[in-house]
Amino acid sequence: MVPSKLDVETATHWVRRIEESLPNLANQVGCSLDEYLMSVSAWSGKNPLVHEFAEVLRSDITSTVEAITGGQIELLESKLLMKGENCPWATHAHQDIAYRWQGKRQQYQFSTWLSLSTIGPMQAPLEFLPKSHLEPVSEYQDYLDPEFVDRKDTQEWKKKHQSIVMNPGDMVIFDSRVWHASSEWAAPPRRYAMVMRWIVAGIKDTEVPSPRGERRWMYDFSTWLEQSLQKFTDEKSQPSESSLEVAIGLDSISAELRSLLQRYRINRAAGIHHGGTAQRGMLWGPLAEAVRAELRARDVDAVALP
Ligand SMILES: O=C(O)CCC(=O)C(=O)O
Ligand SMILES: [Fe+2]
Repeated sequence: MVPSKLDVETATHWVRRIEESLPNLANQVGCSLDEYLMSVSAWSGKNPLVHEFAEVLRSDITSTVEAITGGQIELLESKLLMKGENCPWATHAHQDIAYRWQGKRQQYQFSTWLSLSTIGPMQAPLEFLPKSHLEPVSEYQDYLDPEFVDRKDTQEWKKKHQSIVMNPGDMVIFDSRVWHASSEWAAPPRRYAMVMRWIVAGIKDTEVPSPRGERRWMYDFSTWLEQSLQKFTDEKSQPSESSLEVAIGLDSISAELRSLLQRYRINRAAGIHHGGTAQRGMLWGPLAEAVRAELRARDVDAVALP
């Protein structure tokens, strides 16, 4: 933990700028602010404001991060995370490195996670499992897999984890191998954090197990969704229409699924326009569940993925 990496006024000012930009972001994808906040809860460096903050932080913190990691560093990517009344869900326990198996996305060795707001026990503090960076790297934690078991729910986690409460401007730096999670957001203020991924020069890639299951739910989600929706829309759709649009227009799907598909559409548009994305509980989990329920209701076998 590096306290007060940013002064409280600057952190608070950034939160204000983020919140002021939200109506504009909703406008860009053509939905209301409420609809937008039900569909998007994180933004990549493709977002101009996130890019601007990341550049300021890069010059502010590079020397600190180099002193801690003991090497020359390079910024790989940045993301702004929000948890609040529309996205209160906890983050499942995982090691970041596990999502970077050979031939997949580039590995990074450290993350800095800088809080822009006050994070007490009710604002979804980060949780770490001490010494867990010394364990062998696990297969990636696929929270969309119906069989997924969250290590956060184990007795071991409950006994051993450390919760990190933070003031605006405090920064945590953590190894990509350490197991971490966060608890559920339960009360204002909204939680905003800037996370930046750092490559340290001269460190060899870590051996990461390739996924074993036939389905990589998190990675093949949009393909699976598309194939599943085609099952609902088969006879009715014209070849030129996307199955998402057709499915949203169907009377036969549940109101719940329609609303999730509308949120998915907003989320994808936000991704294209300004790097918007969503965290686990907000969209992917409930959408996967609603599609599975619809498939079951129609007595259609779940689609086999390649
Ligand atoms: O903010 C969170 O809840 C989790 C963040 C995280 O997993 C990460 O930054 O690697
Ligand atoms: Fe993580």
